[in-house]
Amino acid sequence: MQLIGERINGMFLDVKQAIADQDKKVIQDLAIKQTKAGAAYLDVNVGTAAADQEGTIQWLVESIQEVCQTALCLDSQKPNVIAAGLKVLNADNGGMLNSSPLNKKSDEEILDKYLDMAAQAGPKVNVITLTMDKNGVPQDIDTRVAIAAEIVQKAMEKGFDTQRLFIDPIILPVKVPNAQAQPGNILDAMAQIQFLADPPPHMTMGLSNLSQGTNERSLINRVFLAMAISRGLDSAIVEVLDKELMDVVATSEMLMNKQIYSDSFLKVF
Ligand code: THG
Repeated sequence: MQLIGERINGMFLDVKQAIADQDKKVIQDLAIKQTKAGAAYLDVNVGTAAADQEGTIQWLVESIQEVCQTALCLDSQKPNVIAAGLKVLNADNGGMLNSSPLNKKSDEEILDKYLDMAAQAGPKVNVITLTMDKNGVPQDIDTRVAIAAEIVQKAMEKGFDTQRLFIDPIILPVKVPNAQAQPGNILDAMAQIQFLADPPPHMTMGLSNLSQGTNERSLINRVFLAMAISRGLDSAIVEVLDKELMDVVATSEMLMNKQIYSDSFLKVF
């Protein structure tokens, strides 16, 4: 399971404040803590507050790289912000470009841009692609799978290794009215997406979206995480500092025969 630590995101007040104050220490502490907790990647998202998104992502990337060599997951829907982050990213540590839909009304070629930037950055830079297109986020199983198939096909046509693709079926808050069927739909879509390539494409998701606005955030996140791992989820953007959530990852991997059972499997993980 390749975990992406979610905390360096301007959506969190401490990060937003650190960006406003240019206070590196807060960002660097989060980088080190998440790495120690088991993050293979650190998500880097400037949020909406910073006026200069390109300069801010560069400041975040450079601040983090001063204290650790963890791979970074550049998180922006804007190709120019990703490109700015890539300019300062140490791609030898690995990386992820997060994220592009299949296409957009305002930018039909957006996925090509992300795949081209990753290809140019080197073999260790992967891409998260959303099962979303110019019509928005699908609410049914079949459209999600169809978009995922088009994503895989596009990668193959461009000669972009499908093992460098992380397909994200987009989990949204379960609390939103009429959205309660979606977690189940996403599980069913994932069960099919696994068969779009051999070996299967990687799958990831921004797990914490699911529980936004609820009173049982960690519980909702960890139950769904276990379910999703059973359908082939092999990466997730999560709160790696949540110990109970990390125990669910370890236990799910052990039960799926991805980690060997021992009496100390939690400790080993
Ligand atoms: N897919 C991909 N990337 C993503 C997402 C996704 N990146 C961003 C997001 N979704 C994943 N990261 C988060 C980070 C924080 C929260 C949710 C998802 C979150 N934050 C608190 C909140 O809104 O309640 C912030 C408040 C606070 O605690 O300070 O829930 O889906 N590819």
